[in-house]
Amino acid sequence: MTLIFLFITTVFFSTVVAHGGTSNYTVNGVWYRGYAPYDSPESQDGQPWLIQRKWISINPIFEPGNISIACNYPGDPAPASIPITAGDNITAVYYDWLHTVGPMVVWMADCGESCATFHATNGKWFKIAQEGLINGTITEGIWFQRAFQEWDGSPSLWTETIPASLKPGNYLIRHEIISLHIANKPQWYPECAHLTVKGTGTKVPEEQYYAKIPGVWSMNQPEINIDVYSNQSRASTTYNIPGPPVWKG
Ligand SMILES: *[C@@H]1O[C@H](CO)[C@@H](O)[C@H](O)[C@H]1NC(C)=O
Ligand SMILES: *[C@@H]1O[C@H](CO)[C@@H](O)[C@H](O)[C@H]1NC(C)=O
Ligand SMILES: *[C@@H]1O[C@H](CO)[C@@H](O)[C@H](O)[C@H]1NC(C)=O
Ligand SMILES: *[C@@H]1O[C@H](CO)[C@@H](O)[C@H](O)[C@H]1NC(C)=O
Ligand SMILES: CC(=O)N[C@H]1CO[C@H](CO)[C@@H](O)[C@@H]1O
Ligand SMILES: [Cu+2]
Repeated sequence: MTLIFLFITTVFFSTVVAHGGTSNYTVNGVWYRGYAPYDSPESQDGQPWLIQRKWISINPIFEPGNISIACNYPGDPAPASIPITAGDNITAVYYDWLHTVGPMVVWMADCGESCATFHATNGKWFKIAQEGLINGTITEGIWFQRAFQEWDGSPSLWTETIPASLKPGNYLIRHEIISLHIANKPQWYPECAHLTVKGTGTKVPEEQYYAKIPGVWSMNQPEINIDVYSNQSRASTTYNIPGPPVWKG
């Protein structure tokens, strides 16, 4: 039964789907299992190991003002959290990521008392990393979204660093891929996990680093509502990612 199920799942994913998201995380070689959108809810909801907010579809979100853009849909909080020391790396693991064009941003938000009761749309979100166009033109150049992929079927790994000076506490971490391969129809792929940050840091970002989600992205932004095949895109070798600057601590 298991083999047949795996076979069907594999065929489904390889023929129908060019979407995705991050489903696991690693910190210092330790794996943390996230929510698997197509596994049974009973095997995951409320489980003591679950560190990622619930998402039930690998399809993108199309509306920058959709409240589900914060932590995907339905975005239910997780019971557990990933322990990490400020200054350490966290790697988001993507299976079968295929899109190649558009920015990628890692955000954090302080949950206060507990991420298990925190509403993501109340978050004061700050960027800890962003990745965009590495070289070449918007149309034909290499984006990080393409460069980070493994084309041999092994998972694609996206590693970034928690700022070393960050004050310890409970945080959401939000990995976001924005795919721009369809002209003027951006796609959002966000997932959130819960972190327990330890360390000796004392800093939090100043006000200019914060954004609301939804709120930070809009179809009025030319970098978001973009035709990456236009003559202007063909001629441009720079792409500025909208929103606040990255906070490095
Ligand atoms: C928001 O996104 C979710 C998930 O894709 C979708 O089910 C829902 O219809 C969207 N809501 C609006 C108002 O567009
Ligand atoms: C562009 O960046 C990619 C990924 O880092 C690299 O493999 C490639 O050699 C670069 N191309 C040029 C022309 O610099
Ligand atoms: C942490 O991640 C950064 C960015 O990817 C990388 O340059 C660095 O080598 C990593 N450090 C460790 C200890 O893995
Ligand atoms: C784009 O550039 C091509 C080649 O120079 C030109 O023929 C075409 O008219 C341009 N399109 C627009 C919309 O400007
Ligand atoms: C090692 C590990 O935790 N792997 C998990 C990665 O994510 C998939 C899909 O969510 C799980 O099925 C794996 O168990
Ligand atoms: Cu897709």
